Amino acid sequence: MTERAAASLFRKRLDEAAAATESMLDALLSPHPLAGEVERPARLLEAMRYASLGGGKRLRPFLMIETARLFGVEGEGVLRAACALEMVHCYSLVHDDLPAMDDDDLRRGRPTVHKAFDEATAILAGDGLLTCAFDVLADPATHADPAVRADLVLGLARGAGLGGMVGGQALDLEAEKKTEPHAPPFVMTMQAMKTGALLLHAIDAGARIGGANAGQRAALDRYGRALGACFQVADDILDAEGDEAALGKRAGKDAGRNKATLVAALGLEAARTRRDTLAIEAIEALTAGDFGARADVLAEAARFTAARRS
Ligand code: GRG
Repeated sequence: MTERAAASLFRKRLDEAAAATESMLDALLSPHPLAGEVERPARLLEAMRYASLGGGKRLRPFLMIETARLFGVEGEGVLRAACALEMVHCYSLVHDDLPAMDDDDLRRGRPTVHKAFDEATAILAGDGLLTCAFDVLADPATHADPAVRADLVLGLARGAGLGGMVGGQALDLEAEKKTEPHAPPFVMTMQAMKTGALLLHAIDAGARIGGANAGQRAALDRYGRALGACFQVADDILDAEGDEAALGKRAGKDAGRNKATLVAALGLEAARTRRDTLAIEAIEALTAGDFGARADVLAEAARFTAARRS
Protein backbone atom coordinates (compact mmCIF):
# COMPACT_ATOMS: atom_id res chain seq x y z
CA MET A 1 0.00 0.00 0.00
CA THR A 2 1.30 3.49 -0.82
CA GLU A 3 1.66 5.96 2.08
CA ARG A 4 -1.16 8.01 0.56
CA ALA A 5 -3.53 5.02 0.46
CA ALA A 6 -2.53 4.10 4.04
CA ALA A 7 -3.26 7.68 5.17
CA SER A 8 -6.71 7.60 3.62
CA LEU A 9 -7.49 4.15 5.07
CA PHE A 10 -6.30 5.39 8.48
CA ARG A 11 -8.62 8.42 8.29
CA LYS A 12 -11.56 6.20 7.30
CA ARG A 13 -10.89 3.69 10.10
CA LEU A 14 -10.41 6.47 12.69
CA ASP A 15 -13.75 8.01 11.67
CA GLU A 16 -15.45 4.59 11.83
CA ALA A 17 -13.96 3.86 15.27
CA ALA A 18 -15.06 7.30 16.50
CA ALA A 19 -18.63 6.78 15.26
CA ALA A 20 -18.85 3.27 16.75
CA THR A 21 -17.40 4.51 20.06
CA GLU A 22 -19.88 7.36 20.17
CA SER A 23 -22.91 5.12 19.67
CA MET A 24 -21.70 2.46 22.13
CA LEU A 25 -20.96 5.12 24.80
CA ASP A 26 -24.41 6.56 24.17
CA ALA A 27 -25.94 3.13 24.80
CA LEU A 28 -23.78 2.40 27.88
CA LEU A 29 -24.66 5.77 29.41
CA SER A 30 -28.41 5.32 29.03
CA PRO A 31 -30.86 6.51 31.68
CA HIS A 32 -32.05 2.96 32.34
CA PRO A 33 -30.63 1.40 35.52
CA LEU A 34 -28.86 -1.97 35.17
CA ALA A 35 -29.40 -4.98 37.44
CA GLY A 36 -28.09 -4.06 40.89
CA GLU A 37 -28.45 -0.30 40.32
CA VAL A 38 -31.24 1.69 41.99
CA GLU A 39 -31.50 4.65 39.61
CA ARG A 40 -29.28 6.88 37.47
CA PRO A 41 -29.54 10.52 38.64
CA ALA A 42 -30.34 12.71 35.63
CA ARG A 43 -27.90 15.59 36.24
CA LEU A 44 -24.95 13.32 37.02
CA LEU A 45 -25.71 11.22 33.94
CA GLU A 46 -25.95 14.39 31.86
CA ALA A 47 -22.49 15.46 33.08
CA MET A 48 -21.03 12.01 32.34
CA ARG A 49 -22.50 12.15 28.84
CA TYR A 50 -21.24 15.71 28.34
CA ALA A 51 -17.76 14.56 29.36
CA SER A 52 -17.66 11.57 27.05
CA LEU A 53 -19.91 12.17 24.03
CA GLY A 54 -19.54 14.56 21.12
CA GLY A 55 -15.83 15.14 20.91
CA GLY A 56 -12.31 13.83 21.00
CA LYS A 57 -10.26 12.00 18.42
CA ARG A 58 -11.08 8.57 19.93
CA LEU A 59 -7.51 7.52 19.27
CA ARG A 60 -7.43 5.02 22.16
CA PRO A 61 -10.58 3.11 21.04
CA PHE A 62 -9.23 3.16 17.47
CA LEU A 63 -5.93 1.64 18.60
CA MET A 64 -7.63 -1.16 20.53
CA ILE A 65 -10.06 -1.94 17.71
CA GLU A 66 -7.30 -1.96 15.08
CA THR A 67 -4.96 -4.10 17.20
CA ALA A 68 -7.67 -6.75 17.66
CA ARG A 69 -8.42 -6.49 13.93
CA LEU A 70 -4.80 -7.53 13.18
CA PHE A 71 -5.94 -10.97 14.39
CA GLY A 72 -9.27 -10.90 12.59
CA VAL A 73 -11.27 -10.06 15.75
CA GLU A 74 -13.88 -7.31 15.60
CA GLY A 75 -17.36 -6.60 16.92
CA GLU A 76 -19.19 -5.66 20.08
CA GLY A 77 -16.76 -7.15 22.61
CA VAL A 78 -13.72 -5.17 21.56
CA LEU A 79 -15.87 -2.06 21.12
CA ARG A 80 -17.09 -2.36 24.72
CA ALA A 81 -13.50 -2.74 25.98
CA ALA A 82 -12.52 0.27 23.85
CA CYS A 83 -15.36 2.30 25.40
CA ALA A 84 -14.25 1.30 28.89
CA LEU A 85 -10.82 2.73 28.10
CA GLU A 86 -12.34 5.90 26.61
CA MET A 87 -14.42 6.36 29.78
CA VAL A 88 -11.23 6.29 31.86
CA HIS A 89 -9.58 8.74 29.48
CA CYS A 90 -12.59 11.10 29.65
CA TYR A 91 -12.68 10.90 33.46
CA SER A 92 -8.99 11.83 33.57
CA LEU A 93 -9.63 14.90 31.40
CA VAL A 94 -12.53 16.01 33.62
CA HIS A 95 -10.45 15.72 36.78
CA ASP A 96 -7.34 17.20 35.15
CA ASP A 97 -9.35 20.31 34.20
CA LEU A 98 -10.52 20.94 37.79
CA PRO A 99 -9.30 24.06 39.62
CA ALA A 100 -7.26 21.85 42.00
CA MET A 101 -5.32 20.45 39.03
CA ASP A 102 -4.84 22.27 35.70
CA ASP A 103 -7.73 24.70 36.18
CA ASP A 104 -8.92 24.82 32.58
CA ASP A 105 -12.06 26.41 31.15
CA LEU A 106 -11.96 24.83 27.71
CA ARG A 107 -11.77 21.19 26.57
CA ARG A 108 -12.58 19.76 23.15
CA GLY A 109 -13.64 23.27 22.13
CA ARG A 110 -16.34 23.48 24.82
CA PRO A 111 -16.54 24.64 28.46
CA THR A 112 -14.97 22.06 30.79
CA VAL A 113 -17.35 19.94 32.88
CA HIS A 114 -16.90 21.94 36.10
CA LYS A 115 -17.69 25.14 34.12
CA ALA A 116 -20.72 23.68 32.34
CA PHE A 117 -22.01 22.06 35.57
CA ASP A 118 -20.18 22.63 38.88
CA GLU A 119 -17.09 21.29 40.63
CA ALA A 120 -18.81 18.65 42.75
CA THR A 121 -20.69 17.32 39.72
CA ALA A 122 -17.44 17.23 37.70
CA ILE A 123 -15.72 15.19 40.43
CA LEU A 124 -18.65 12.78 40.59
CA ALA A 125 -18.94 12.56 36.79
CA GLY A 126 -15.28 11.51 36.67
CA ASP A 127 -15.83 8.99 39.47
CA GLY A 128 -18.92 7.67 37.69
CA LEU A 129 -17.06 7.19 34.39
CA LEU A 130 -14.12 5.47 36.08
CA THR A 131 -16.40 3.02 37.90
CA CYS A 132 -18.56 2.42 34.84
CA ALA A 133 -15.44 1.44 32.84
CA PHE A 134 -14.81 -1.55 35.11
CA ASP A 135 -18.51 -2.45 35.10
CA VAL A 136 -18.35 -2.63 31.28
CA LEU A 137 -15.20 -4.80 31.31
CA ALA A 138 -16.53 -7.20 33.94
CA ASP A 139 -19.79 -7.73 32.05
CA PRO A 140 -19.95 -11.06 30.15
CA ALA A 141 -21.09 -9.10 27.06
CA THR A 142 -17.49 -7.88 26.72
CA HIS A 143 -15.94 -11.36 26.41
CA ALA A 144 -17.28 -14.87 26.92
CA ASP A 145 -14.08 -16.02 28.69
CA PRO A 146 -13.89 -14.81 32.33
CA ALA A 147 -10.08 -15.09 32.22
CA VAL A 148 -9.93 -12.58 29.35
CA ARG A 149 -12.31 -10.25 31.21
CA ALA A 150 -10.16 -10.47 34.35
CA ASP A 151 -7.03 -9.67 32.28
CA LEU A 152 -8.77 -6.65 30.76
CA VAL A 153 -9.80 -5.39 34.21
CA LEU A 154 -6.28 -5.91 35.56
CA GLY A 155 -4.66 -4.25 32.55
CA LEU A 156 -6.87 -1.17 32.73
CA ALA A 157 -6.45 -0.90 36.52
CA ARG A 158 -2.65 -1.09 36.22
CA GLY A 159 -2.59 1.45 33.38
CA ALA A 160 -4.95 3.90 35.05
CA GLY A 161 -3.85 3.65 38.68
CA LEU A 162 -1.04 4.31 41.14
CA GLY A 163 1.76 2.98 38.94
CA GLY A 164 0.23 4.37 35.75
CA MET A 165 -1.83 7.43 34.87
CA VAL A 166 -2.80 8.59 38.38
CA GLY A 167 0.78 8.11 39.61
CA GLY A 168 2.09 9.99 36.58
CA GLN A 169 -0.30 12.86 37.24
CA ALA A 170 0.93 13.01 40.87
CA LEU A 171 4.57 13.15 39.71
CA ASP A 172 3.64 15.86 37.20
CA LEU A 173 1.95 18.02 39.86
CA GLU A 174 4.85 17.52 42.32
CA ALA A 175 7.37 18.46 39.63
CA GLU A 176 5.60 21.77 39.00
CA LYS A 177 6.37 22.88 42.56
CA LYS A 178 10.12 22.42 42.09
CA THR A 179 12.29 25.28 40.89
CA GLU A 180 15.19 23.35 39.35
CA PRO A 181 14.98 22.12 35.71
CA HIS A 182 13.63 18.59 35.22
CA ALA A 183 15.99 15.90 33.96
CA PRO A 184 14.89 14.22 30.69
CA PRO A 185 14.79 10.68 32.24
CA PHE A 186 12.38 11.90 34.94
CA VAL A 187 10.14 13.58 32.35
CA MET A 188 10.13 10.43 30.19
CA THR A 189 9.15 8.20 33.14
CA MET A 190 6.43 10.59 34.24
CA GLN A 191 5.05 10.78 30.69
CA ALA A 192 5.16 6.99 30.22
CA MET A 193 2.89 6.81 33.28
CA LYS A 194 0.63 9.84 32.82
CA THR A 195 -0.13 9.40 29.13
CA GLY A 196 1.69 6.33 27.86
CA ALA A 197 0.10 3.79 30.19
CA LEU A 198 -3.45 4.20 28.86
CA LEU A 199 -2.29 4.24 25.23
CA LEU A 200 -0.29 1.07 25.91
CA HIS A 201 -3.38 -0.51 27.44
CA ALA A 202 -5.25 0.12 24.17
CA ILE A 203 -2.68 -1.97 22.32
CA ASP A 204 -2.23 -4.65 25.03
CA ALA A 205 -5.97 -5.15 25.40
CA GLY A 206 -6.43 -5.36 21.62
CA ALA A 207 -3.67 -8.00 21.50
CA ARG A 208 -5.27 -9.94 24.39
CA ILE A 209 -8.72 -9.86 22.80
CA GLY A 210 -7.21 -10.79 19.44
CA GLY A 211 -5.38 -13.78 20.92
CA ALA A 212 -1.84 -12.63 20.00
CA ASN A 213 1.02 -15.03 20.77
CA ALA A 214 3.94 -14.03 23.02
CA GLY A 215 6.15 -12.79 20.16
CA GLN A 216 3.33 -10.73 18.67
CA ARG A 217 2.49 -9.26 22.09
CA ALA A 218 6.12 -8.28 22.62
CA ALA A 219 6.24 -6.49 19.25
CA LEU A 220 2.96 -4.72 19.96
CA ASP A 221 4.20 -3.76 23.42
CA ARG A 222 7.21 -2.05 21.80
CA TYR A 223 4.88 -0.32 19.34
CA GLY A 224 2.58 0.84 22.17
CA ARG A 225 5.41 2.23 24.31
CA ALA A 226 6.97 4.15 21.41
CA LEU A 227 3.57 5.45 20.29
CA GLY A 228 2.66 6.60 23.82
CA ALA A 229 5.95 8.46 24.23
CA CYS A 230 5.57 9.98 20.76
CA PHE A 231 2.03 11.13 21.59
CA GLN A 232 3.09 12.98 24.74
CA VAL A 233 6.14 14.70 23.26
CA ALA A 234 3.92 15.78 20.35
CA ASP A 235 1.51 17.18 22.98
CA ASP A 236 4.36 19.12 24.62
CA ILE A 237 5.34 20.55 21.22
CA LEU A 238 1.74 21.50 20.36
CA ASP A 239 1.40 23.31 23.67
CA ALA A 240 4.63 25.22 23.01
CA GLU A 241 3.54 26.09 19.46
CA GLY A 242 0.22 27.28 20.89
CA ASP A 243 -2.55 26.95 18.26
CA GLU A 244 -5.57 27.14 20.62
CA ALA A 245 -8.14 27.09 17.81
CA ALA A 246 -6.81 23.77 16.49
CA LEU A 247 -6.28 22.30 19.96
CA GLY A 248 -9.71 23.20 21.35
CA LYS A 249 -8.06 23.97 24.69
CA ARG A 250 -5.75 26.56 26.25
CA ALA A 251 -2.20 26.45 24.84
CA GLY A 252 1.14 27.85 26.01
CA LYS A 253 0.28 26.83 29.57
CA ASP A 254 3.40 24.73 30.16
CA ALA A 255 5.92 27.56 29.80
CA GLY A 256 6.55 29.60 32.96
CA ARG A 257 5.05 26.95 35.28
CA ASN A 258 8.15 24.75 35.40
CA LYS A 259 6.01 21.99 33.86
CA ALA A 260 7.94 18.77 33.31
CA THR A 261 7.82 18.65 29.51
CA LEU A 262 10.32 17.38 26.99
CA VAL A 263 10.28 20.78 25.27
CA ALA A 264 11.58 22.28 28.54
CA ALA A 265 13.99 19.40 29.24
CA LEU A 266 15.45 18.98 25.73
CA GLY A 267 14.57 22.16 23.79
CA LEU A 268 12.05 22.42 20.94
CA GLU A 269 14.25 21.09 18.14
CA ALA A 270 15.46 18.06 20.09
CA ALA A 271 11.87 17.37 21.18
CA ARG A 272 10.78 17.39 17.51
CA THR A 273 13.61 14.98 16.62
CA ARG A 274 12.59 12.68 19.48
CA ARG A 275 8.94 12.75 18.38
CA ASP A 276 9.86 11.73 14.83
CA THR A 277 12.34 9.06 15.99
CA LEU A 278 9.69 7.53 18.26
CA ALA A 279 7.21 7.33 15.36
CA ILE A 280 9.84 5.46 13.33
CA GLU A 281 10.54 3.14 16.30
CA ALA A 282 6.83 2.37 16.56
CA ILE A 283 6.63 1.51 12.85
CA GLU A 284 9.77 -0.65 13.07
CA ALA A 285 8.23 -2.61 15.95
CA LEU A 286 5.31 -3.51 13.68
CA THR A 287 7.71 -4.62 10.96
CA ALA A 288 9.53 -6.82 13.49
CA GLY A 289 6.18 -8.32 14.52
CA ASP A 290 5.72 -9.55 10.96
CA PHE A 291 2.11 -8.46 10.63
CA GLY A 292 2.56 -7.50 6.99
CA ALA A 293 0.11 -5.12 5.28
CA ARG A 294 -2.51 -5.76 8.00
CA ALA A 295 -0.49 -3.39 10.22
CA ASP A 296 -0.45 -0.50 7.70
CA VAL A 297 -3.24 1.31 9.55
CA LEU A 298 -1.37 1.09 12.87
CA ALA A 299 1.81 2.30 11.15
CA GLU A 300 -0.14 5.25 9.82
CA ALA A 301 -1.43 5.92 13.35
CA ALA A 302 2.18 6.43 14.42
CA ARG A 303 2.77 8.92 11.58
CA PHE A 304 -0.49 10.69 12.50
CA THR A 305 0.54 10.85 16.17
CA ALA A 306 3.77 12.62 15.26
CA ALA A 307 2.17 14.96 12.71
CA ARG A 308 -1.11 15.75 14.54
CA ARG A 309 -2.18 19.38 15.06
CA SER A 310 -4.76 18.73 17.80
C1 GRG B 1 -6.54 13.57 36.65
C2 GRG B 1 -6.02 11.15 37.21
C3 GRG B 1 -5.83 12.32 36.35
C4 GRG B 1 -5.03 12.17 35.29
C5 GRG B 1 -4.84 13.20 34.30
C6 GRG B 1 -4.82 12.69 31.00
C7 GRG B 1 -4.18 13.46 32.06
C8 GRG B 1 -3.84 12.76 33.30
C9 GRG B 1 -4.00 14.74 31.95
C10 GRG B 1 -4.46 15.51 30.80
C11 GRG B 1 -3.46 16.55 30.52
C12 GRG B 1 -2.95 16.38 29.19
C13 GRG B 1 -3.38 17.39 28.19
C14 GRG B 1 -2.12 15.39 28.93
C15 GRG B 1 -1.56 15.25 27.61
C16 GRG B 1 -1.93 14.02 26.93
C17 GRG B 1 -3.37 13.90 26.77
C18 GRG B 1 -3.99 12.87 27.59
C19 GRG B 1 -4.02 14.66 25.90
C20 GRG B 1 -5.43 14.53 25.62
O1 GRG B 1 -5.65 13.35 24.87
P1 GRG B 1 -6.23 13.40 23.39
O2 GRG B 1 -5.44 14.39 22.57
O3 GRG B 1 -7.64 14.02 23.69
O4 GRG B 1 -6.33 12.02 22.86
P2 GRG B 1 -9.01 13.82 22.92
O5 GRG B 1 -9.82 15.05 23.31
O6 GRG B 1 -8.74 13.77 21.45
O7 GRG B 1 -9.61 12.57 23.47
